[in-house]
Amino acid sequence: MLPRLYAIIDAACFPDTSALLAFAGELRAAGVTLLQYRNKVGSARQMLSHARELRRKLEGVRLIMNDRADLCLAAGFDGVHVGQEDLSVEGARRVLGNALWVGVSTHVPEQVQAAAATSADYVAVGPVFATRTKANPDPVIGLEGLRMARSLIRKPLVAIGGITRENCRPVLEAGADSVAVISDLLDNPGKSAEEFLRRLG
Ligand code: 3NM
Repeated sequence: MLPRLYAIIDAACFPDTSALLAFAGELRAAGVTLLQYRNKVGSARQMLSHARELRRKLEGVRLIMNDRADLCLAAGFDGVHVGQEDLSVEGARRVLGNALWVGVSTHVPEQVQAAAATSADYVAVGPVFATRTKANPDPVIGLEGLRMARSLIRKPLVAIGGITRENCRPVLEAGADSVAVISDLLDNPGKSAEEFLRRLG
């Protein structure tokens, strides 16, 4: 159900909208089919504007909105990804209904277990490795933490945090169904995404 590569577009990594859209277009051309839009700094208005442009440009790609169920619906996205301090999974589910995806971030075994009992379509766990992309990341869980999460849950599991083309294969072998990536796609996104897809395939 989940593709092995889950690309994340973090708006803070781009100087302007056209750079963000060009990045997304390259990922799509390389074969990426699941993309999250994340924006921790912009206004709701900017987020919706980016999201609508992404939706227009990326027909056929499953688009997930970070944090905001309202903007997911407004932009015609395919789901929302919530963190531990956003709407709960069931709160987001009430907004989105059953047809759209709800994903949730977890960082410790208790959160993984709690997520198992929700209607989440997938559960993300991390940071697997050290990351410089997220402000105030939770403690690194390592491949051990990922294996632990795998043992606790049957839902599709997304690994996140510091995942690169170099280290992605052991992450799958530790039980992840998919790897979520921000920084290792930024330089030369088309080539990088192709390499991820080849290594994960
Ligand atoms: N969430 P990169 S780690 C957005 O642990 C995010 O939940 C994390 O970026 C978590 O691929 C992270 O550049 C940053 O490390 C992922």
